[in-house]
Amino acid sequence: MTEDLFADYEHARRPQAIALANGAVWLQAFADKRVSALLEAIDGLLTQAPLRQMVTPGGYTMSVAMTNCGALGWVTDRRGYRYQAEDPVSGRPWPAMPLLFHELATEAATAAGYPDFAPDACLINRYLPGARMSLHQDKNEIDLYQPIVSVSLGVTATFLFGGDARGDKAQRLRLHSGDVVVWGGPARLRFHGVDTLRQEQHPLTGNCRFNLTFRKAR
Ligand SMILES: O=C(O)CCC(=O)C(=O)O
Ligand SMILES: [Mn+2]
Repeated sequence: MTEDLFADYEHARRPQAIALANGAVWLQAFADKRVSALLEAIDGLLTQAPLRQMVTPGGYTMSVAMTNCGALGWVTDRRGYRYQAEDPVSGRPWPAMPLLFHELATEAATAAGYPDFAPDACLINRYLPGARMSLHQDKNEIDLYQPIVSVSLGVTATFLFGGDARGDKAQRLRLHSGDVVVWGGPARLRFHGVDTLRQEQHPLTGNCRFNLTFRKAR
């Protein structure tokens, strides 16, 4: 009985904003009430634009499976990293960005000090146990003041938030389902990545973590 009460207490997380750097904020529990609706919307999007493991220009197959929604989608292949309006797998436009996604992204950006954020791209990342994303900068977008808004869903992951140089020491953040991280302005080119996902279970996603990354690409 005591254990059950404690479990419920743990699930009722309190939203909290933690500054990571000038221009970057970790909005803990910001999306908690929307997690199931977001996951349901993802299910629908994946039937239109299935997940795929893309290849980097260097020929490395990414461990994270990806797809997109919105006017533009981020892709990589042997020709390079870029945004494009069509899904290269189907040749069709990416599915539209659901209103729920757009609202969450703009609300989180506003809370982080970016009230003019108007995302035109949402990259959907799926991590299974063992998947990781090495330290990188997001720099394929035109306006490098507008923020990246990153939403975590499902299994908890260790996010690495580094400095402006690859070798700078990174903060290690345990991102829970419903957490949002926003970085823009002076923090926009911070190196960041995700440590290897552990074998864990989440009640709504099993052993999997989803991440939605909203960008203003053009
Ligand atoms: O999965 C994450 O938390 C980060 C994803 C990311 O950095 C990206 O998609 O560029
Ligand atoms: Mn990134």
